[in-house]
Amino acid sequence: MSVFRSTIPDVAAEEPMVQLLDADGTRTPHEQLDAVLDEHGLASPERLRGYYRDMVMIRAADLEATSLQRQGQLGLWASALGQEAAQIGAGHAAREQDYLVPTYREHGVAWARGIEPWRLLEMFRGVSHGGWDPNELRTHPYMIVLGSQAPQAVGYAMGLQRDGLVGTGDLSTDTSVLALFGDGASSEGEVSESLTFAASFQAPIVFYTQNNQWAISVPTEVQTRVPLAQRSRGWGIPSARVDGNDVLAVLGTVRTALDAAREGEGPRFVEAVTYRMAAHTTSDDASRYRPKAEEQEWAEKDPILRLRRHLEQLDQIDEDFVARCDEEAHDLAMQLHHHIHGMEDPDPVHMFDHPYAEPHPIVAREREEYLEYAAQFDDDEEEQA
Ligand SMILES: Cc1ncc(C[n+]2csc(CCOP(=O)(O)OP(=O)(O)O)c2C)c(N)n1
Ligand SMILES: [Mg+2]
Repeated sequence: MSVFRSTIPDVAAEEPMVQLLDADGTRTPHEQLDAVLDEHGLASPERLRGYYRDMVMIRAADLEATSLQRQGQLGLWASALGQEAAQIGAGHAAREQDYLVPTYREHGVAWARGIEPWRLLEMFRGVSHGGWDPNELRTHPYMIVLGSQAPQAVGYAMGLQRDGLVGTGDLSTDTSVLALFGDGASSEGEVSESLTFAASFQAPIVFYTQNNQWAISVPTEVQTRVPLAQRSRGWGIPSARVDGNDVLAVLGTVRTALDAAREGEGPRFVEAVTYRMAAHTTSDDASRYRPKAEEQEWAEKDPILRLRRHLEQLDQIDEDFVARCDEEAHDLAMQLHHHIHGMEDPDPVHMFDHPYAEPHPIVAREREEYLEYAAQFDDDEEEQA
């Protein structure tokens, strides 16, 4: 026998995937997660209809944002089409006091946290530096530098420990952090460093990676030889792999992970297996590298359709409700369309306002230089007039 041993099964593909709703929308019983979902009525018919509406609304906002980019109203748009269950499930899994640290395409998570979609658009239009107050809705601004949110999230979680907000036994105040990132970002050194710190300090954090199978044109199998969920186990961080197109499985798994973390059991890692139906961003052409057959295969696993089938099986959805959701979604898209034309361009000098909380001599000097530079154009305008 070889002296080398693997901490994981030899056949990596054997990693099980948590699923509560199969492709037809049939619910599979699951002792642990059913108890979690039932405890707070998270899978009641009313809640299920709510998740359905959430997903329909955010998809409409997403499609409208793509159109607005094509019309020149946004610099860029990163679509989350197809990832609605992975995001709505994770967003609702968090408790109000939890702190979420997202990547740049968590539109469903933002929606679940109460962030209006036009605020996301402000950022992609370049008229806002962040879009919302992170403290107000306990959701950090979008992070575009891959993996950079992970150390910040762990630092925040370690701060919670020091503030005595972990493991007191009160689930309504004990707090966890949810760090979100993509499969590609999980290869960044910062994520590995974050796993080290989180494990060493048993920080109250859940690492949540949406594995959409691609990091732009690089497929997941090139980035990892084992299912992503198995990576964190080398750090001693328990992990699960979940069907990311199954809103209930995501909700139950992420809620369980966050609650374990808030109870002082240390970090957790969740891999949600999903697929983004759209290209990486509006600057990308996925047809250059993604097989059509693969896109077709995932289109059939549409998360919205799956929840609708489940609701139909329960006889808890009717045509009226579906039509009302579609109407509301259409209204939301129209609101975004009108809203964007009303967005004012900010004075560029504001970019110097917030790099530091307190005045900084280098920033002050750069601000003066910028004002001098910009003043030249005022003269030009006067001359032309
Ligand atoms: C540090 C860093 N390197 C490179 C990029 C450029 N970049 C933006 S998104 C992306 C791929 C990310 O893939 P993944 O983490 O799987 O997320 P997805 O976009 O698929 O949701 C890359 C390479 C970046 N933003 N930050
Ligand atoms: Mg990816």
